[in-house]
Amino acid sequence: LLGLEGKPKAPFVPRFENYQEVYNHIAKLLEEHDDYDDGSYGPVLLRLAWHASGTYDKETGTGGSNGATMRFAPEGDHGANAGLKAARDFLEPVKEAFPWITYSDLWILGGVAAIQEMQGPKIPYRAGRSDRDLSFCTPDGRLPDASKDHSHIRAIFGRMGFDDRAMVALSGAHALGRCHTDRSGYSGPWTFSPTTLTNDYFKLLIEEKWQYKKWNGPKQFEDVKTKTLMMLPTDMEIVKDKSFRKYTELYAKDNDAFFKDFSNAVVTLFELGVPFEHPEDQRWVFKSSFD
Ligand code: ZEM
Repeated sequence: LLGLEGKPKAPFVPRFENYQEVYNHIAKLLEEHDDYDDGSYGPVLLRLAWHASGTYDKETGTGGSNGATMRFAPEGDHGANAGLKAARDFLEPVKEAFPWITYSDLWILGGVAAIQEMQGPKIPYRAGRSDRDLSFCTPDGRLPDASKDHSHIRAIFGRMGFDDRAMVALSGAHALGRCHTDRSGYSGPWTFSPTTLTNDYFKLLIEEKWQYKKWNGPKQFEDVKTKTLMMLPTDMEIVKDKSFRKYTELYAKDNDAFFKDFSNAVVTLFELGVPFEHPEDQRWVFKSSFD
């Protein structure tokens, strides 16, 4: 590349400040587009980052957030990814404003911004993902199936390398957002504050009584008291299974413990399978819009 006066132009190497600008842009769009769902694109942005990452297989090193292969039909059309076009479309103007960022780094930065802007813990971030072509799409079936039990949860998250404690911590993301009948077939939110990250998901699992919802949709649970909240069959495993329950009780009592473990597990999740140049002790912590 030649710059002014024909001198070779140094290639643009984005730094922390540049990624903070992207973060700020996402935060601004989140605030402006408060007409979506329960008032925020935050939950669906987090779900995009999670589904981009959660395809990782530690045995083969395939899948994970490197590649952004959900852009392509085979993976974008997987049943588990229904509805995530809303999140990808939301981020498209950000990609246009900052063309130097890869889709794979952008989708994960979207997840980080979503968590922090919904008052969750800081999620330290590393850039360095590259976009790959459709030959890197993962096979269908790598993401969890909500109708299954604890052995399925352990098989899916074990394949990514997580232990019981991290599995329960990650499940706390269901404090956020809702199920949509036209996406997963399930219906309703898990908590009364689906756009703020809290430990309410764990509190509700422990404190409320849950019963099968009577409807002609897939098997799901509703709270006996108000019949407005929902739990998936996999969510109920987090209180039923003895080893999982220990951590559910801990997080229901201790929001700081939840935030700490959630942040650590999400950082790991978002980095699965990514060949970073930057070492782990050089992660960036973005300022939130309210810091
Ligand atoms: Zn979810 N999730 N998830 N999840 N998830 C949904 C929605 C959201 C499971 C699952 O089947 C579903 C994790 C783990 C697991 C979020 C984040 C994370 C929905 C509803 C289903 C069915 C989709 C719809 O209809 O729109 C299962 C079985 C899981 C593990 C056993 C982990 C881990 C997450 C992040 C760390 C979020 C934020 C949502 C809400 C999306 C929205 O649009 O509101």
